Amino acid sequence: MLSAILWDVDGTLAETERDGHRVAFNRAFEALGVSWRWDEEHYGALLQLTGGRERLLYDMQHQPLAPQNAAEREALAGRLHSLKNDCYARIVAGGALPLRPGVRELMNDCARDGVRLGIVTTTSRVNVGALLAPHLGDDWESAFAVVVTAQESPRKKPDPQAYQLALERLRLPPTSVLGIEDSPAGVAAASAAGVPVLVTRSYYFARQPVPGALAAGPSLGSCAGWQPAIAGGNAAADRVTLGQIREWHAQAMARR
Ligand code: XBP
Ligand code: MG
Repeated sequence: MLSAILWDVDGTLAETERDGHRVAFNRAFEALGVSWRWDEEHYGALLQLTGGRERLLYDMQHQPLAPQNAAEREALAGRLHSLKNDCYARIVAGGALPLRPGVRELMNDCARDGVRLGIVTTTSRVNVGALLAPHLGDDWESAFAVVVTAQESPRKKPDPQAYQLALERLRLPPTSVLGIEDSPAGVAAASAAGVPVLVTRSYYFARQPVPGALAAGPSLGSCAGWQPAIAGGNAAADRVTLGQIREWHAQAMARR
C-alpha cells in the first residue's frame, strides 16, 4: 500500500540549479569581491557533491586565489553560502522558477486519494520556502506531512539520514512510501533507506545511470520516454498519474 510520496526539491520539483542556485552563487561571489565565477559546465561538475557549502569548500581547493588557511576558507564559505541563499530567494520570489510539468497535478492526485506528501531534501529550509511559497502559498508547509531539510538532516544525500528521519516522523515503513528524485545521490539515499524511488531526469542529471530506480523518465508531465514504458493511451499527451505510480510501486514490492 502506498501511503506517502516523498519529494526531492532541487531538480525534481523545479529546475533550480542552473538558473537559480548557480546564478545566486555567482552574485554572492561578486558581492563579496571573490574573483572566480561558476559557469554552467563547471557547476554541473560540482553538483556531483551535494550541499552548497560543501561545493564551495571543495572548489576552493582548486581556486588559486582562494584563502590558503582552512579557517579562513570555512568563514568565507559560510558568508558566501548565506548570501547565496538571500540571492536565491530574490531570484525565485514571485515564482520565476516554475514547478516542473506534472508535479502539481500529481500532488493534487495525492490530496484526492489521501496519499500524504513529504519533502526530503539536502537544501536549506529557507530555500524550500522561497521556492514553494509563490506556487503553493505562504502556508505551503501545510501541504506536507513532513519536511526534512539540511537543518534537520546534516548528513546530506547520498547518506540516507533525511529519508530515515522522514520515515520516523511519518511512522511508516520504507515499503509504504515512494521517493521522487532527479540525481544519482538522491536515488542512493532513498535506496539506502529502503525506499523505492522514481527518477524524473533534470537538466544536469539527464543521462546519468540511476541503478535501483523503479522507473526513470524525462518528466511527470508526459508518459513518453519512461523506462519501463508506460503502456497504452496517447503517450505523448498524457502525464504520470498516481495510478501509474501505484502500479510501479506494487511491481517493485512484488519483486522484493
Ligand atoms: C540539492 C543540493 C543543494 C542545492 C543548493 O540536492 O545538493 O546543495 O544545490 O542548496 P537535492 P544549498 O536535490 O538532492 O536535495 O545551497 O542550501 O545546499
Ligand atoms: Mg535533486
